[in-house]
Amino acid sequence: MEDFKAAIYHGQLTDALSNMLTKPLPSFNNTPLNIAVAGEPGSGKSSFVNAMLGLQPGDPGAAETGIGATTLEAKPYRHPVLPQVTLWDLPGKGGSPFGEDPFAKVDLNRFDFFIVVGFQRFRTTHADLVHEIQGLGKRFYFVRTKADLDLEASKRQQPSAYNEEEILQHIKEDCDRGLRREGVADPQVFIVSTWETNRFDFPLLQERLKEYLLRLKRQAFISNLPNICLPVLEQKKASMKKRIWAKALWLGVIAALPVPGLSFFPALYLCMKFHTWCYRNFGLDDPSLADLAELVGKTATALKAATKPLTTASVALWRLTDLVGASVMIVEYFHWHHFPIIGCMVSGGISFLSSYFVLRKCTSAVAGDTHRVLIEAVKGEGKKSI
Ligand SMILES: Nc1nc2c(ncn2[C@@H]2O[C@H](COP(=O)(O)OP(=O)(O)OP(=O)(O)O)[C@@H](O)[C@H]2O)c(=O)[nH]1
Ligand SMILES: [Mg+2]
Repeated sequence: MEDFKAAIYHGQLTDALSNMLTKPLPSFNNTPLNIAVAGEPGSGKSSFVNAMLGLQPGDPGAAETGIGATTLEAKPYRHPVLPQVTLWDLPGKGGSPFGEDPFAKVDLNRFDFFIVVGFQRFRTTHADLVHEIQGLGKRFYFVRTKADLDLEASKRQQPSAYNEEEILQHIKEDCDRGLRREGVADPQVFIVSTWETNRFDFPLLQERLKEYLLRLKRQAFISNLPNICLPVLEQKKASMKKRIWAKALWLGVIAALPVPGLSFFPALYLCMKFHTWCYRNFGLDDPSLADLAELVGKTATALKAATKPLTTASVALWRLTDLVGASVMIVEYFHWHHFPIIGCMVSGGISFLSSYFVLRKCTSAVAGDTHRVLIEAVKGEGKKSI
């Protein structure tokens, strides 16, 4: 991790990520994995969490279940067998029609993987949730609960035509179709009944989680890397303070020369040059981005789209404050007919302050861009392997 942070600090994004991406799977064994169980209210999320923990409703440590809205905030449950795995029981998406939606308060970004729980047919609530998860670049399994109820209803309706396999297949196809319609290329659908954990796809789901655990942890680890970079980027920004002071002071001195408006173009030029230097220094120049794009199998254009570079026009707008000092000088020259002492002081002071502000803004913008580029670079990394 120290090597990774050092490489980020020195603007070597490709080296930093390449080290992490080539780590062997077992090295992710101790990575914590937070799995969120989400879905519409009453779909059986808490019952599913209990089933995963091997608990019955009402057992000590079991999630609360019931017909009314029972889960009103995200609650963590440590998996009894899978190491470092926490299941999060979330409130139902859509909430109660009478009050606030407690689901809206949950920060989905803090979870590494999702189990979307749905019952009955595939609906817009499922589609919305899937979009939200995909928008975060995260992966999910779709769990269709209460299969026992579907079978029972079918048996009652048409006992002579009852065919369990056909009904389950029909349910699976409905979920599969719904997910593909929402742009999920390879939907992972599991049909379960939380009351009968040895039937349907429940055992397969547990097996799958166990089998892909390390890959899930690797993906969680990799997608968390941009957040690990945040303090490093802050440190890098802080290390530039001296350079910014020196440049701002230099621009202040130029502005204090008794020629109105002399500093405007040199200042604009130096600010934009500093901006380009920052991009290179943070590892966001074109050749570095091309290398990074190649490493993560994306286009440099896609990575570049995550950046928000400052434009010359916006920097020029900030520099318009320099005109205040120039105006005072002009008044002193042509109205008061003397050497512009006050104008020089005002012009130098304002130029120093505005330069300091613009240069600080440059470093913040480029640090923010680096974070966004890293998020884009690791987005979806490892998707195909889960
Ligand atoms: N028949 C059947 N009933 C289930 C199943 N799973 C859950 N239930 C019932 O469905 C109701 C709601 O279950 P919960 O687990 O509380 O649902 P939830 O999604 O956590 O509900 P909220 O937290 O309120 O959003 C309860 O009465 C459960 O007993 C299942 O697989 N089969
Ligand atoms: Mg619940």
